[in-house]
Amino acid sequence: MRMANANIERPEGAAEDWTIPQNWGAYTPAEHAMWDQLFERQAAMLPGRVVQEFIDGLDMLRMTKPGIPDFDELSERLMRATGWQVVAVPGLVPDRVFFDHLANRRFVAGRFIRTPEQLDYLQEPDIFHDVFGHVPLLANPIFADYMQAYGEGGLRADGLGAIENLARLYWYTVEFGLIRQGSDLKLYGAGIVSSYGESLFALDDPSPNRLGFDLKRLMRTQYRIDDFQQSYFVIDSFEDLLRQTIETDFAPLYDELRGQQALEVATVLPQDHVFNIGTQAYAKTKEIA
Ligand code: HBI
Ligand code: FE
Repeated sequence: MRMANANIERPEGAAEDWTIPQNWGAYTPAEHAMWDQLFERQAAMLPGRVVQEFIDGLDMLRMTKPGIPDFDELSERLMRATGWQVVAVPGLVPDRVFFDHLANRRFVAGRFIRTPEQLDYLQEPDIFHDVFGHVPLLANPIFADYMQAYGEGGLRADGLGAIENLARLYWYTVEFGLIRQGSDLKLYGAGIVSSYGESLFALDDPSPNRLGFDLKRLMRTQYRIDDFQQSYFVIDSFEDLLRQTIETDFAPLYDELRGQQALEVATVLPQDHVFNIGTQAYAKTKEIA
């Protein structure tokens, strides 16, 4: 995840494609313990809240065993399930590099883990966000295809000057998406499921809007990078998300969007499918503070 990264430089020691060795043997006992602490907290809370495919992915990839996962082992299992791999990078990578990895079914992950002081909030995605949050769903064939399609779409969007629009799709699906299962809403976005606070907030709190997924609408909608989202978008199924992404011709959409103003984070439109209109009480409290 995360935004603006046009001018970052490739660090010494990183390959042409920005990858670095994970160097799994170098993790300290304290770092493994940090992973276990974060894992246990999420594992205790997520059942019943997260989409079943996420739990299935954790099991299938044997991510339930203690300690920071070894990317080679993870990639071997993932490769068998869906043809994906996990590769280490030093941090944020340029958009084109990011998209190119996804288009080739490689997920780039940070290899560092947060410190105890950063338990609940950190700016850059660490290994817990990237691996616990993103990797389980890559074991699902439909979601795996969606991520590849996103990477391919990103490369095209770059050529059309429309990365900002497409990045919003990623944000409101891959990072902060909700999904309908029967009459319930469940979590699937990596930014939510890797966060204790947002896993509760996104589903239970009356503050945020919960609105039906609408591709064009969502690519017009700004997002927050500094706090819980003020609107979440609900997909019907991973099949539907993949189908819409593959079947849509994005170029004319981008043309249309160029003439329109972006929507504020908490906007509700008359044509939105509303699951609930949020009170925005949480965001209002923060404004005063
Ligand atoms: N780099 N390591 C890393 N992880 C990301 O999630 C990421 C990135 N670079 C660009 C990026 N995400 C986004 O800006 C794109 O989705 C647009
Ligand atoms: Fe992310």
